[in-house]
This record gives sequence, structure tokens and C-alpha cells, in this order.
Amino acid sequence: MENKFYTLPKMPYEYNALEPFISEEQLRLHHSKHHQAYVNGANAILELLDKARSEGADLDIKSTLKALSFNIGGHILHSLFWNNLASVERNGSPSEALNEAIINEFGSFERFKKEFIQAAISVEGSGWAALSFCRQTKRPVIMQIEKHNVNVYPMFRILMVLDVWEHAYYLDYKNERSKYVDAFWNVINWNEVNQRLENIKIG
Ligand code: MN3
Repeated sequence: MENKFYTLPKMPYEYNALEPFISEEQLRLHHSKHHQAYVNGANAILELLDKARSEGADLDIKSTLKALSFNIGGHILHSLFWNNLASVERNGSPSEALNEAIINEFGSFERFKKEFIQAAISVEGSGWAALSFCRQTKRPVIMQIEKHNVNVYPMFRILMVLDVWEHAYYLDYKNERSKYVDAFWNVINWNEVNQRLENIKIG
């Protein structure tokens, strides 16, 4: 039977694989507690919806859907995030196609990196920076996501995300978000980012 609920995905590497850039303790907590909380949150709301529908009960639809969007967003973004990270030994490099797309859009890889870093550092409160891709214009676009679900461009495919919630880095970097954002570039799984771009062309 198809599982109608979300599950916490298994990490594609050990919790210590991203050291020294992201510590074992930080990554374990982030995956096993924080990501799990979004999975549980989304499932609890789905159960609430199922129950209310089967009983014919009324719901506060507005607040329920707002919470559902937040928790599903958290689950999906974290699932993408773990897979677009890799240990220094396994992270590869941007493919020719990815490089070309980035250079066509931003002028240079350095310019892309600068804008992505600025997007990540300047998220108001908690959120994400994401490199996404518009299939209509064939242009890569940076998304600056607040929380897990605000400022998301509908239907854009996500190539790469960076979690800049404090829970992602506080144990390792305290309040210094920019140091964490700089460290991220050492553990990007370019093989995965390349593949996501490739999948768009096929799909
Ligand atoms: Mn997080």
C-alpha cells in the first residue's frame, strides 16, 4: 500500500561526513530532531484533515493550510539539502552545462556565488537560499525563501538549497551566519546539482 504520510529520509552519508565544515553533533541534531519535527508536523496536519473530513467536522482552514505549507516546505527543503551536500572527497565540480547556465545568467561563476551568498546572509529571520531554474525562460534564478515557504516561485525546479535557519549552524558558528555560508561551498554535492539540472532537460 502506498504510504500517504511523510517519512524522514535516511541521510546519504554519516553524520560526521561534512566535518570540519558542519560538525557531527550539528548535523545529527538538524536531521534527527529538526527535520523530523517537520515530518511529524506535516503528518499531524494530514491526520487532522483526514479526521475532520471523515467526521464532517469544521476546521480553521486558513491556519491549518498555513501550518501545512510551513511543515511540508520544511520537509521538502531539508530532503533536498541533505542530498546537495557531500564530503569534500565526494563533492565533484559543476558540470559544463551547469557552468554554462550560470555564466549565461550571472556573467561569471564568481558573480553567481556572490549573489547567492548575499541572498543567504540577508534572509530576514529564518530561511533558505536556493538556486532554482525556470523552465519557461531556461534561466537559473536565486530564491530567497523566508521560513520554509515564503517567496517560493511556483513550479521552479530547485537545483541547490542552503539552510540558514539558526538551527542549521548555531552549534558550530554561533551567531556568525556568514562563516557558515562560506563553509557551505566546501561541501556542495555538485554531482547532485548537475544531475538536477540534467533531469530538467529530460523532464
Ligand atoms: Mn533546517
